[in-house]
Amino acid sequence: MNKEYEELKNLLNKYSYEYYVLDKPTVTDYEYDMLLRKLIKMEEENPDIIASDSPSQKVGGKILKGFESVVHNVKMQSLQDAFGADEIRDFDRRVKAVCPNAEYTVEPKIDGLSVSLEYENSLFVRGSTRGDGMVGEDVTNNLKTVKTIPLRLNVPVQRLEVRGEVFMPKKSFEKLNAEREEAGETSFANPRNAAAGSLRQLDSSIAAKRNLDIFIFNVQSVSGMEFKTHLESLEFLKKAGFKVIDDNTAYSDIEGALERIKEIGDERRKYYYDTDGAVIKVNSLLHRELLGETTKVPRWAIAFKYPAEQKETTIKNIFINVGRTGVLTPAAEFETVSIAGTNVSKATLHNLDYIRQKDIKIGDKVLIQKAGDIIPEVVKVLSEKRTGEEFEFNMPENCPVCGAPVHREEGEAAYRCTNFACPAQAVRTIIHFVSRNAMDIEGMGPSVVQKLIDEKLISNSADIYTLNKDDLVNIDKLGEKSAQNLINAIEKSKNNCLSRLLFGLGIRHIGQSAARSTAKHFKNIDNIISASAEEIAEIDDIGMIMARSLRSFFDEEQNLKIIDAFKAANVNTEYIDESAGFDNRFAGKTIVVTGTLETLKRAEAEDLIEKYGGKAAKSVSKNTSFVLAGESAGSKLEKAQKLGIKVIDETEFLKMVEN
Ligand code: 0OX
Repeated sequence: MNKEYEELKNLLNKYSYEYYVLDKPTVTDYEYDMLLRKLIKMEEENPDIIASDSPSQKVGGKILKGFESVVHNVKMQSLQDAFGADEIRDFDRRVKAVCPNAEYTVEPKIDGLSVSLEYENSLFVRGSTRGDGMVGEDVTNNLKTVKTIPLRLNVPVQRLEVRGEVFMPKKSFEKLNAEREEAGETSFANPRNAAAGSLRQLDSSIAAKRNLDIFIFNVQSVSGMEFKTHLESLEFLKKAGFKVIDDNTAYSDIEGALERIKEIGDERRKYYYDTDGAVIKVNSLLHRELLGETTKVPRWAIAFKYPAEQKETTIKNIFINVGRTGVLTPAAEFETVSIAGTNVSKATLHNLDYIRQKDIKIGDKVLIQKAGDIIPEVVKVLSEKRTGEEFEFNMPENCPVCGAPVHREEGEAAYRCTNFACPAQAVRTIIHFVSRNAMDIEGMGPSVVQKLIDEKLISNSADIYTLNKDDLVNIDKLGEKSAQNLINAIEKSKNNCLSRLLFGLGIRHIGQSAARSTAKHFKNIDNIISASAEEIAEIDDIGMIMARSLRSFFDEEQNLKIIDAFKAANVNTEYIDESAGFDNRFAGKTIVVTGTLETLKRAEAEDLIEKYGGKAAKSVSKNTSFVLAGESAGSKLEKAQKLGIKVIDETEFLKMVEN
């Protein structure tokens, strides 16, 4: 078993290396997935065999409370910047004065975050951020999820510490921001910030989804080996399994290095990662030693910084975009300028905090550039050019799309439209309303919802109950039969329990389990509407953030009108005790569900626990009766194990609830 496991694990690591580092896959994704599945099955059946370099360790899951400090064994120096060819020639003179026959290497400067990776007996044991160069933070769990960081080296080495730059590819950055905007979260200003934000996640499964990448460019220390040159050490790093920038040219004349710098400058916009410069390094490690370092930077390297193309323009206006989740995002509209090959006239200003930090006013002369060569951004205000006619921007009190009041939650940067029937939000809210875990209206998919809105047949969730068959027949080519089925499904949903309706309203912070607890406690919607936030927060598992969110939702006139419309359409607004027919087998038991279960959703399992008279709790304590754990269960499972609390899997749970 162990040998088979070892071989399978090593094979998968080889395939992953070929795919991610060499960019030359030798098997199909399907073959890889099947083998990975086999490996995971082996690990599930025999958890003791899980190796630290198993590909299953790349998905994250550990949740930390904070990051430990790491004192770097070898100082992580920063680089001196140079802003023109002459400053590079000065550098060359200083170098040649000490080492007349020094040679140089040139590499793109990756705009990411410097990290150190430590290996013991060829296994990745620790990774940390640069911090101030002396002390950084232990981000091992997050770094483990980076596909191009080998968990085991391809060469035997007792101790190795390397340095590299973690970055987020430009495409992944754009995709992430689009998703964040969609989810009503603030977007990242550039790929560097996105990479930094990802490495600072306490939950490593988030970092795992961020598609981070890394280039390794330095051996900080190594046992039992010596290199004469930088290029030789890069060759070793490549052989060991790291991703390195493939360029083995050494320049004895600084003019040759300068040509290469220019070449990188011309091509850099086409790279899939952000580069803000080129790093020139002395190739010979002996020369490096002779040159030494200042207190801050090595004397054997320098970073040439490409001037970002910046243009001056005037902000004509600041306007608001309302996203599909109701977030109001301010954007600047300025006199059109051409930067890095395209005309730009707009730049997002993210949120009000950003506008205030940069002190941006309407009428200001500003410098514009493209972050990551893609996204226009305001670099700074040219405040010396102010005339006194500029004026401050304020977030509107009402949503520019629907006129409803705008609300900013404490501790959040985003302002939101409070009207869930706002046309900007309607599509998404309604899709959520009809979804399986909410009102479960079968046959009403996203495209039907979109068409109904486009045809102005509905503009909020309650309008669904005014639809008749004729409205539906021509929508999305539904036809008679499907239209009738849909009408039946709508009719059926009127009998749902209040908890489904409450969840379906899509109130921020109110998930399925909070909706269920609230409905169970207050029994009908009117009791919820008249409850204070404090009263709502008295319910177990409902915190003040959830309570305030419910309260502010029902404080809106528009939302109350929709509730009235539900009532008028005979939609049930009462709690239905669905535990009739369920015995009390979990009476007195407090059960925590964690991780991803195979067949049940977490909320469904919690539902069953409560129907059988138990309490579904969110956190593990000594009072927990047992934990139902699925795949990727993290800190809750760990805590249960630490406290010696019984842990069961879904199969066992299903046996318990079987009649
Ligand atoms: C980069 C980069 C950063 C090694 C010793 C001083 C600086 N961002 O791409 N740093 C270094 O070198 C270190 N090289 C790079 N390519």
